[in-house]
Amino acid sequence: MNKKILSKSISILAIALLANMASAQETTLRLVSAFAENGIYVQRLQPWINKFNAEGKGVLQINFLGGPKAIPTFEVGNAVKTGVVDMALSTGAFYTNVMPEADFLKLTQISVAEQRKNGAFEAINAVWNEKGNMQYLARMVENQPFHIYLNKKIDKADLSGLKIRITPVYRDFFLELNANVITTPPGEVYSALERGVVDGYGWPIGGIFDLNWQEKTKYRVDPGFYDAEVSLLMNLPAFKRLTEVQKTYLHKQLLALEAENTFWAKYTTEELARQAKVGIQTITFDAATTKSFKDKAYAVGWAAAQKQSPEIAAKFKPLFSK
Ligand code: 173
Repeated sequence: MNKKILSKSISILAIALLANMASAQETTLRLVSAFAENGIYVQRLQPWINKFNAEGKGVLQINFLGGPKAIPTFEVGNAVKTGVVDMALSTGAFYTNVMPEADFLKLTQISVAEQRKNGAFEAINAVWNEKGNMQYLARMVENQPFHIYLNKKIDKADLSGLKIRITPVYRDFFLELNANVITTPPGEVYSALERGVVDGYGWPIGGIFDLNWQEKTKYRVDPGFYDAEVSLLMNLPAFKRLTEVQKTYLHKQLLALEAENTFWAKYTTEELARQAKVGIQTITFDAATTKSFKDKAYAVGWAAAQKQSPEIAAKFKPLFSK
């Protein structure tokens, strides 16, 4: 073999080797949850992770590091932004410290499938990429309105004299209803109720049994308002590092996760029955008050969004509304 042919075959070999390495590259993404490990959201995520890892051998894997014990609830957003972790399960209210706009996601009134179709996901990602250094991957919870849960009875839509546990989700609306508000992560709700630090709390229709709050809950106020948003987020540089093959695989699995969202309507029915069974009473209003209560929630929510970020609120509102 002459020198020329030898060097040529070496370079062909090198290229083949590199190509092979690229196709055989497996990446493991580190994921944390801002919600408790024994709660419904992580319970639903776990089988998805198992399937993701089983089908993603040689392509992409997820290493679930744990819940708030791994990273405290309100610090998860910054961990994604800075790349301390690659992925997280969280909700906008938990990372308003990264970008206040995160909490706007509670205001969606259309399905996740529609949000994919009408450009809402692109609009969200334009903001999330720029302000949060993160990619908004998939929303795994919908059809879960928030409610006010109380230990003291009210006979009108007024929380005067009551101390209510909140997150940013409820702040402006509950203040409008004259509540005294205290922000805590979910992990501190039980002890706040037990010690009488609060008379009630905001939470979606489902999940109050996960941390035993039913033991300390006497009433639920109907109707609900907004829609609980729980989503997978990813550090933007980590997302950009993925190969096309990995991105395609991830996207396929994210759509499969969202396709399971039909679960939530059934879950609501079950949770309503379960709450009634343990004696949680409902506080309801007449039809006109019910409507104005809900309307007020959205009016207050959008007004706060517009005040916070006029341009982004104006972009999101038509994409989020019916
Ligand atoms: O902690 C909360 O009450 C909260 O903001 C929230 C958001 C989404 C789902 C569940 C709870």
